[in-house]
Amino acid sequence: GVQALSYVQRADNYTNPAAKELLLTMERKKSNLSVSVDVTKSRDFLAIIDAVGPYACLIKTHVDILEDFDFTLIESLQALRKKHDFMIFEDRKFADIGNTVALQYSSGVHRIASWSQITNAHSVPGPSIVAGLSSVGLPLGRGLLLLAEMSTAGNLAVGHYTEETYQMARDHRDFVIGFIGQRRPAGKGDEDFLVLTPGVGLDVKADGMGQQYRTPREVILESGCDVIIVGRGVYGKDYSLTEAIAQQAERYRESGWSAYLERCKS
Ligand code: S5P
Repeated sequence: GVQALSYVQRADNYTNPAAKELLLTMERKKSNLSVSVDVTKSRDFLAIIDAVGPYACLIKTHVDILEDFDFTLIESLQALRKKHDFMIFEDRKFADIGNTVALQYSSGVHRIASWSQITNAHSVPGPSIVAGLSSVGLPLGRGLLLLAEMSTAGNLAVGHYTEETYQMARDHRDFVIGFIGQRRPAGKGDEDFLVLTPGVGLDVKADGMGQQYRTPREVILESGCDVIIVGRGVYGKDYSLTEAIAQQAERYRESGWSAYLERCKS
């Protein structure tokens, strides 16, 4: 199966440019770490990204959290992308009808499609959400992840919902590059999807608000996922400790990458 292949070998399995670039970036930086930067001030946001940039293949954002957002922040983010060679994933979790999500993706204050190579959507509206988002994203070479599973206790994305989400992706391979999920789907033949997995932590198992954590080894080696998404495990509570934040990022990068190397051997 694809789990035994290297990330660089798998780049050939995709026509979508964002998927190819992500796989090649992972190999080049020896990193399957995506850092999720969920902070409310632009200053902290940029300082954390500058600290973790050398260790991450992908920076995951929630730009609607930022209380002082303006579009110059995107220019600063793009400068950091150039400096550190990472990709950008706005974790927007679109969930509306095709026409509405196309507008949310292209327009508004954030103009997500203009700067985010990868974004994601809930599958709850059905295939029309993919049609709406791809009308904007596909001409720009963007890629979409569908939320097939969630990391939170008691979430409803299980069983039939998850299976139907996989099928929606199979039907739109040009734009849907993979999933947010907790495990690799039982593959049909040699089908290849990227699986990006949140709920990753080395030190704690839960956050008291429903989040559940597994280790990079459980995620990459045992569940066959491709990218670990780590937020608070990397940047903690004091955002001014940029050296400690960089050290944590390297710790997660090393942990995720060694699990991947072990997987390639088995
Ligand atoms: O199922 C999910 C899907 C996502 S995208 N569970 C999640 O936690 N996420 C996101 O991953 C969430 O929105 C947050 O930005 C990040 C996890 O952050 P952490 O601080 O718990 O590592």
